[in-house]
Amino acid sequence: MLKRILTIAPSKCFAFRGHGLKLPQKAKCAFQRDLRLALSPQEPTHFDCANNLRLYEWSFWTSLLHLFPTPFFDGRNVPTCRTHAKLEFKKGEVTLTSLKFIHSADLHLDSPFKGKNNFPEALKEQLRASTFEAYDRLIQKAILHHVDFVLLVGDLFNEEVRSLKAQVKLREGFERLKQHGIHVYVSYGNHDYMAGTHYPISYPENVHIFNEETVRSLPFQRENNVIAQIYGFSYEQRAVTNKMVQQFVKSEKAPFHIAMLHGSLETQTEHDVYAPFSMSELYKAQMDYWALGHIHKRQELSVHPPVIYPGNIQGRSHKEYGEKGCYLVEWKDERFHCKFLPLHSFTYERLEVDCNHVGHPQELELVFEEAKRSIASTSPMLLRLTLTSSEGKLSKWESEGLIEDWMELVNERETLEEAWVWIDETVIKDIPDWDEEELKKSNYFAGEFLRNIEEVEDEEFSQYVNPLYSHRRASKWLDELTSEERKEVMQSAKELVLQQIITRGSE
Ligand SMILES: [Mn+2]
Repeated sequence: MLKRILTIAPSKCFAFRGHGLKLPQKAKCAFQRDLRLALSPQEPTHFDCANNLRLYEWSFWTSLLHLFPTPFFDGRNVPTCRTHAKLEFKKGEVTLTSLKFIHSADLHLDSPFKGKNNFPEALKEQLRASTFEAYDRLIQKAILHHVDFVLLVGDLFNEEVRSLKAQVKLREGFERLKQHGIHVYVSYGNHDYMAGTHYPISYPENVHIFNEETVRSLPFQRENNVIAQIYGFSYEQRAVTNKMVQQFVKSEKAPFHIAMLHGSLETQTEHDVYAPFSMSELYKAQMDYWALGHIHKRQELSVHPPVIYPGNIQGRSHKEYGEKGCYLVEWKDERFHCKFLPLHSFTYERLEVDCNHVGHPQELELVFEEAKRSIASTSPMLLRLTLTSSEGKLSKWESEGLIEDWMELVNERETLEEAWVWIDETVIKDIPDWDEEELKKSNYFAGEFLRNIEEVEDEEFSQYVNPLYSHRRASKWLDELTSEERKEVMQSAKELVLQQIITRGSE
């Protein structure tokens, strides 16, 4: 981690050792008095005994700036060592270099929202428009906050064959940014890797693209001064398994060094691990900000320096629940302030409702309506509702189709205006109050069933589900099951069968 330390010589001279800070003679007394006052309550962070120096944290040094405005710190007087790289000199004044940008990744423009055939056309329309609307909000936010630039860290498009609509919409946004003097830095990821590009559209000149699978740096300039070096690379093929992090080496002098990396922590193996890195490798590179992409869940992995996954800008399944958006990053008071800005058109949400008090299936209407009311917020949502009970009623009603019926009836009433709530899925957790462990040990049929189901191997599992996955039409709409989902399928199969065995008294 970068440690910004100011060196101050022993009290008698107050010169900034080695940097030749010479104060105007007439101001020297006042300056020495004020500096002594400012220093007296402060304990130095370190002592450098060999050179008789007191060392102060950089944050302390900046806190002095307001005490000593011009004329003390003008361009000639301010030291120019590494620790002062982030000072900008203008007409004899010292101001910290300002920088403001938006960090976004995984736009997945034109995501198709598969498997929603039973949705009304108006709702399907809203889902299909959502990634574009979120992108539109991204552009609006960049303009509203007067940012210097926007970073887009991979997976701008959902498919390697970039949809024409997505490319054109993207360009339109870039052109709006251009009108406001805002630059864009783009790198491509595993979904929009370069070899897959078809009918590429050219973008305006405010857009800077990392178009190699080697880390390069591009300067961001303001009035002919380089303010930041931005580092990045793009995927040439679908997978990058190399450790790209080692190529991120600070080059050229600049107040800020910002790295764009579409990849995964080597320990995060629940997603495809691409361009793997460890936190210590990131720290070692001494970048001021790590703009990550690839993982769709928002994560702040480090504060100093910020290492952030902004997540995607619009959720596209129940795995991508909650608010989605980008980060507004601003350099202020000698550090980056990172603020999440929501951009989604709607969210995926989950809610669990206890149904032990429900005695009759007619009451489900109220359960659904009440669930919708309780979770409704300012933005629309697709809801996964989990109903729990321990009495076997829910499982029974589910097998009779009653849960599905009520869900549909309640959804039909949804006007889909403003902050709508659409119940997308109902999960039944009817956890029986029998003791599974006891049952397993027993000689009953249920015991034998439980012992058998535990021995189902992955291969056997595949045999059962393969007909569905190789079905010509069904397979188009199905994603491969994750190991988590396999477990869920097994669990509900087990509950379903157990329910049947026990409640029908077939023992
Ligand atoms: Mn992605």
